[in-house]
Amino acid sequence: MKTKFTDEADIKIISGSGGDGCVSFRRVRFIPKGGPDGGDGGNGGDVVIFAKQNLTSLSDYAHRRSFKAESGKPGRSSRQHGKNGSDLKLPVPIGTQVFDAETLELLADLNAEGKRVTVASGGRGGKGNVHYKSSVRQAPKVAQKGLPGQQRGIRLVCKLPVDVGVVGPPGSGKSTLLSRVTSAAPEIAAYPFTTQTPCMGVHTTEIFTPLVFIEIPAIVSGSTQGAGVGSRYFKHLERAKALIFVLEGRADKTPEAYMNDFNIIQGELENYGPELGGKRRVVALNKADVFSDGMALEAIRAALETATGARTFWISAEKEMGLEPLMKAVEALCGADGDV
Ligand SMILES: Nc1nc2c(ncn2[C@@H]2O[C@H](COP(=O)(O)OP(=O)(O)OP(=O)(O)O)[C@@H](O)[C@H]2O)c(=O)[nH]1
Ligand SMILES: [Mg+2]
Repeated sequence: MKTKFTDEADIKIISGSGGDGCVSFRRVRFIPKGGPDGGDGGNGGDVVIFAKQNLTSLSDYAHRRSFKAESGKPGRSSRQHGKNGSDLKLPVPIGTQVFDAETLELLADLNAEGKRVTVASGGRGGKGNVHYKSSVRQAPKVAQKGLPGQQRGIRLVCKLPVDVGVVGPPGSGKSTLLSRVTSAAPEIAAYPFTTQTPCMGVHTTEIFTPLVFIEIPAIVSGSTQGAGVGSRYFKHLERAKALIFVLEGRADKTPEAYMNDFNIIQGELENYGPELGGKRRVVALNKADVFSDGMALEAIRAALETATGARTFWISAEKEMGLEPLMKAVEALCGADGDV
């Protein structure tokens, strides 16, 4: 079964309680008043959240919402220390931000493999009565209680560490492109909003380290106001080095109509924030295979490139035409210098 894509989760976490200290007295034959020998309780386990490679979703936290670390065991006679509770270690995808659910304070940005944050410390174990002996109190009947664990609401927000965002209006061929240039096998269909949640794939090249692509659901006018699927997945573009605007080619479309498509996408990204509005991008005019007139194609491409300032390519994702120059431009945008 396909697990649901989850990029935000509110969970409750509870660290382990400390074990109680023990009240006990040495019982040895012929020594009637053996002193106190109650051991300390073990410490409760911490709750730790850590970034783990190869996780791409917070789906582990979509259904189960409460997570508790182990409590410390009580101390025992003969000064035996109770066992410490184990820490609870919760794995999340690299790129997950950890917030206090109430104050929304950012507790940690787990943006690299192995980064971790302790979100609740375990309660300390109580001291056994062996610690309470004094000159005036030879037989203390008291021991310390273990401290309770901390309970806390945590909000996890995962911004996937992607390299390339694939954006565009409904049905322009984003999923088809993804299926041809990456390992992804997204659903492809002729109806709008086929892609309802982000879809990721890895593009491998000979010279570059692999690039992670993400297709987010189609952008329409008003996405940032909730139209279509809305803009809740735009955050995954924040870490992208480059965007591909995929626009649909149609024989009856004027250059202005392509520009209009471009402006809608650009406007929504800008509404979301300047960071997305200013991302490096290339434009892929898709479905070149439906045209018979090569001259018209070049005129449209040149007009778009001049108007947008972004390198523009005709491709046919379906027929796998023109993908190489497009990918070369994308790879270059993802390179260190960004020159194309
Ligand atoms: N002729 C032609 N059709 C294409 C091409 N690329 C995609 N299509 C068709 O266009 C339709 C939409 O393709 P998708 O890849 O699902 O488009 P999308 O942009 O991911 O769509 P949403 O996820 O709904 O926004 C499908 O019927 C595809 O077969 C192409 O290069 N040429
Ligand atoms: Mg799609």
